[in-house]
Amino acid sequence: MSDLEQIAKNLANANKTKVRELVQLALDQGVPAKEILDEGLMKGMDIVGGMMEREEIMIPEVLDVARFMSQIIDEMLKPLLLEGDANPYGKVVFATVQGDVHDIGKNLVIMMLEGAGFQVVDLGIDVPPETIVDAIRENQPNMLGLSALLTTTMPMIKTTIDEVKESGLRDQIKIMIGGAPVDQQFADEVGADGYAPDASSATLLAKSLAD
Ligand code: B1M
Repeated sequence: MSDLEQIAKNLANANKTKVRELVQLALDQGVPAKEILDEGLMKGMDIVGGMMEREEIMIPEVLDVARFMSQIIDEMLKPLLLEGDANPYGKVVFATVQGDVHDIGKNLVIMMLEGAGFQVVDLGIDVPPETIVDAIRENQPNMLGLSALLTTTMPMIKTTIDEVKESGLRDQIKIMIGGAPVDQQFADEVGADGYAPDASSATLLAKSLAD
């Protein structure tokens, strides 16, 4: 088993000390932070997702692993993931849609956007469309980012976009969406300006939308 697979397996088993050791080892060996994230930590969360589905793991345990993963990203990978590009690209209002409490992916995308020079107003999780519209009015961003991790909350992306349209603010902003169940076809269907599958492509997309 490769070192990155070991990270995935140990994360899924909540062997925190081992995960720290393995991430440090990989960094010392020059493995790029993005590879550690994608092939180690994210793969570990996929294993956890499967365990959740089969009810082999309880929600508090999933939450514990999720928090630990955020901590590792923050403490060990963040500086290396950031591009250090300080160009001011503009302001993004960002939220996980109403009914959805998943935020690790959202936080990762925000971290990369901030690193690339965007100013981000993070509205958090489970955010109702009205709150998002109010935040656009108040902050006057040039972009809105919406994240959804559940098939049941994907429709809330459309509801939110519709509410933004009804408020008359749609023309002022570009809208990008993402999250595991979301794809380009869905983005086209709901009238978003773009979709990105992961945090680094989200940054590239945001830059292209900001141009
Ligand atoms: Co949840 N959960 N969860 N969960 N959870 C999933 C999503 C699931 C796939 C697990 C499974 O069953 N296999 C499943 C969804 C099934 C479906 O709808 N198809 C699921 C379920 C069912 C549930 C509950 C319903 C479980 C229950 O209560 N019975 C419940 C729902 C709660 C709710 O939201 N109302 C629930 C709860 C939770 C926890 C609270 C325990 C916890 C979340 C903790 C937290 O986020 N603070 C949790 C977790 C951790 C997961 C898994 C295991 C991991 C998610 C994650 O953080 N991934 C997940 C399984 C999985 O994804 N493998 C699962 C890592 C993260 C970095 O990736 O979020 O995909 P991701 O973000 C990526 C991209 O998607 C993209 O970039 C990110 C970085 O590369 N991206 C964007 C994200 N947003 C973007 C926005 C953009 C662009 C790109 O532009 C705006």
